Amino acid sequence: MKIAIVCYPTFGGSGVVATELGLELARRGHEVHFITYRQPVRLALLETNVHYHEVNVPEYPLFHYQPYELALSSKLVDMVKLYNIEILHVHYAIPHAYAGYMAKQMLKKEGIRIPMVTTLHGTDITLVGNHPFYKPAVSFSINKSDYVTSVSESLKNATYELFKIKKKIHVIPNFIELKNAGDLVLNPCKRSAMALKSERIITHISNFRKVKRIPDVIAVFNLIQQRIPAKLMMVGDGPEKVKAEQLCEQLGIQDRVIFFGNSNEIDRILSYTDLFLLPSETESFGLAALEAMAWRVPVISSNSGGLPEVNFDGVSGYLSDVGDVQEMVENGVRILEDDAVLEAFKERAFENAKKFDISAIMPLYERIYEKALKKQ
Ligand code: GMT
Repeated sequence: MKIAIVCYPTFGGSGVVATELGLELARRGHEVHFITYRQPVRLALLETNVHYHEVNVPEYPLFHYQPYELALSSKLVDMVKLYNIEILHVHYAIPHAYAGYMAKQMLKKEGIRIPMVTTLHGTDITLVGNHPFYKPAVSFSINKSDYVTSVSESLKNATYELFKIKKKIHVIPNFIELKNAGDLVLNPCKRSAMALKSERIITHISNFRKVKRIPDVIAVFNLIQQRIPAKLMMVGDGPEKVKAEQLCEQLGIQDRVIFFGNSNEIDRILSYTDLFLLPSETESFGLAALEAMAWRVPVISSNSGGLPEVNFDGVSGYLSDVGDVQEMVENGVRILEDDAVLEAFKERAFENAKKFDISAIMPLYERIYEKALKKQ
């Protein structure tokens, strides 16, 4: 099949999922066209069957806001015609589903029918899309999609609750490529750059937005490290990062915390990690938690959104109510204080991650594409 993937090219979960999906589809012989404003960060090299088409938005002083949706829908029309693309798969409803629908309409006028699959990732529904300024357009474009998928049951239910959606929503969870886990050559020198042998390594990875509850990450770590020698790896960048650095200074733990910023070394960091923290306010899935588990890392998370579908209480880690720092600390200490307990949690976290192996999830997307093509 010839598939266009529209996504955000950034470090955010939706962009990562879209990119990994496209790369795997290409490996499986499909022709994949990424259409976005920058080369996706996880698309380091263009591989066989992978194409990238940049959407350019010319700056014009008359416009207070440059019209990205317009440029995107025009680009979609041009690329569909040029490469005979058969399916549009848009990730994140805003504004991709809206632009995709416009492209479909323009193509229809020229006698070209192309199905659109929309994947909902979370913040497009629970945070941004739900805003009254966007809601009618988001509802409209979801209803106009030929197939709609969501990354968890929880997100599916939230979508039905928050919007007037007539479409069936198919749940296709996020996935992980396990075959790479273990491929890295583990080098003790690299670990020693992060922590002493006697210290546990605790990690948090996110885009440092409010929804991630960064102060909780630091509070949990601070209380754990008072009982168990540990270091905290903070990976990612975003609006809460400076405040987080200040908080570490106030607590006097700045020498125990490393801020990496956006890093391409996530696999290496996770491979040395003993515990992953994700105390988010909400999380439609929590891809970062799954990536941690694939590296045999147990997870302490909140129990909101789709997290209970990924992290299992007492099995792959522990879940607590949002903001329950004290319980998260107790659970973290329980996992970290005993080597045998930690090893058992690591093993179960990895077993859990296996359920989300890319090879199990990919056919679910292919089936949706096949059905969408037949419906045309
Ligand atoms: O919150 C993020 O990390 C970014 C955000 C995005 O839109 O890219 O992630 C969302 O999509 C991911 C991939 O499906 C999910 O794993 C994240 O849970 C989800 N974030 C939220 O729901 C807050």
